[in-house]
Amino acid sequence: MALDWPPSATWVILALSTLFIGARYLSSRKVDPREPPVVSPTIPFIGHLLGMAIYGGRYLKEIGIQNRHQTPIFTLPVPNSRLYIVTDPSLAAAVQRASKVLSFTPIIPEVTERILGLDKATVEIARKNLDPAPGEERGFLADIQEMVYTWLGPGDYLSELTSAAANQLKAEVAAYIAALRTRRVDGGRVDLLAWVRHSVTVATAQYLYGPQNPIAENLSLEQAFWDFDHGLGMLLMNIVPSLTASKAYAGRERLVSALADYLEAGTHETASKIVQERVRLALQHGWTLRAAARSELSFLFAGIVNTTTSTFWIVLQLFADPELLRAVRGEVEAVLTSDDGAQTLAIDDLKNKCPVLNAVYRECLRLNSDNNSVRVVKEDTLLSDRWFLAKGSVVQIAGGVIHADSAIWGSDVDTFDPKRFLAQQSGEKDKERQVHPAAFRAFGGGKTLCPGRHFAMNEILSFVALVVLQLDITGEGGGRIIVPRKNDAVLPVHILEPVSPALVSIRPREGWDGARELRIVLKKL
Ligand code: HEM
Ligand SMILES: *[C@@H]1O[C@H](CO)[C@@H](O)[C@H](O)[C@H]1NC(C)=O
Ligand SMILES: *[C@@H]1O[C@H](CO)[C@@H](O)[C@H](O)[C@H]1NC(C)=O
Ligand SMILES: CC(=O)N[C@H]1CO[C@H](CO)[C@@H](O)[C@@H]1O
Repeated sequence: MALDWPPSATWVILALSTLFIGARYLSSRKVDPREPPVVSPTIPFIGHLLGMAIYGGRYLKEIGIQNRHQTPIFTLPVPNSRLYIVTDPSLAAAVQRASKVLSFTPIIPEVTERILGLDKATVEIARKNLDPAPGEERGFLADIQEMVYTWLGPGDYLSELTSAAANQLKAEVAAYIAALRTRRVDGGRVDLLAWVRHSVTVATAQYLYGPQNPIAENLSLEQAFWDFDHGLGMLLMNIVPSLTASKAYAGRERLVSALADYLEAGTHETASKIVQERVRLALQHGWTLRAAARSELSFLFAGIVNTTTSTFWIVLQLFADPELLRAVRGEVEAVLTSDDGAQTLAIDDLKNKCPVLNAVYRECLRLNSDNNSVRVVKEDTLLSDRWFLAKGSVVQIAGGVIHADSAIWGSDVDTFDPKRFLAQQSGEKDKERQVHPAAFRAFGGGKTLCPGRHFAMNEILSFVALVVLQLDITGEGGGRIIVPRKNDAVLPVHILEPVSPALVSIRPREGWDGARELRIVLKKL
């Protein structure tokens, strides 16, 4: 049969649709019959990658929500690999237990190389002995993780650092109140997130890196830090970052250079002990001081970003609901003790005797953390004796999907309702409210459980308590606070920010006796 040339439109359409169907078939094929159900992309092969690039975290989350009740895990085919998405807490727990074959550590050098801009020699050091067996030589990452987990675990050092952080935040709030009273700042129209950001950034730089930290030396580095943070997604993609993520890139390089000068001048001798130990370990493993500056930027980042955004949501939700505010103020005032003219707030009491405050904390984390826990499949694996996972692919536990599952949290899952955590705390045997321990994913789980979680809770509860005691916050011009939606169209690298600024008015709290000293202490941990 002779074909006309050029071919007719019918032929072109036929050929293209054959190709398309063939490609769809290929991309929906399982590599093993036991592989989790495949969700194939509308556009063969690259569809899922395009979707994630265009819609950010919301893309995966929506696919997860559509499929979660059919199967606890499904497969997304991507070019040359597979992505397995886990949407069920008990399967998430199984992933966490299988940490030998499903491991986060192989990703760390790759991610840090891109985000922090590490040079090749340093990345080589970082890649060594990532997951050492007992008795095997330990690489830099293994050493530093063990140290950070130990030092930030319950114990004397955690108390020391908590106390330093709480007092630094206290000083920030006090300075702000003084500025309000002398009208050096106008509290009439404040972007609440920007205000919390500033307080947490300055305080964290201070308690981690000491009074001569780079941000204290040059406040314009605070903006550099947030420029870096807001371009992380683009830095991660790593396509000529100096152009595609120019602000983030410039911010990072300014911070790194300031931190490097700080280290080279030996200023870290006045830093917190944990920072000194981190720098010591880096040098011991052959890092240069200038490379260590990049690793310190990641620690500063971990200390600042999630604390900031969590505190923002908690403060906003509390002041948006007069009833809730009254309850939490009542709890905090009930644990406040008075003696010799001073008032004392014990952080232990904030954790143990303020159930509503604790419930608000957890509910804000649940609602606003959409980030996934990521693991690389090191060997072909049969998860829970049932699901085949191919070597070289990636497993993600879909935190955002699990946090938005009405089967877990109830039909009001999208609404802010701290009461769902109160029922749990009181041990109430309400069946609907019994939640699987792996369903709360804000701090990750298994081997990548956040080492800073105890510290973060101490710090955030302290900051919130200092604010509710000493400040009145209303909507702009004294009206009610409107809580904006979270912006979930980004690649979630931390607790989500709001879609639009929350503008508020801040005043010193009426009836609060600012003349008496307010102490914040820790009894024991
Ligand atoms: C509300 C506040 C916080 C939340 C929700 C949070 C959450 C997390 C999560 C989910 C991870 C695991 C990352 C992953 O699996 O990819 C992580 C890691 C980490 N967090 Fe936090 N975090 C918070 C505050 C802090 C604070 C205040 C510090 C330190 C002062 C900190 C230090 C770290 C460090 C060092 C890691 C990396 C651990 C590793 O090397 O594997 N975090 N955090
Ligand atoms: C802070 O850094 C900026 C940008 O590098 C510089 O222009 C400025 O002079 C510095 N300020 C101080 C007080 O050192
Ligand atoms: C911040 O919190 C998110 C959401 O819980 C988490 O996935 C992310 O890893 C955290 N980042 C850091 C630096 O702690
Ligand atoms: C898929 C995803 O959201 N992963 C991110 C979660 O957070 C970590 C650390 O902040 C990032 O490295 C991941 O890419």
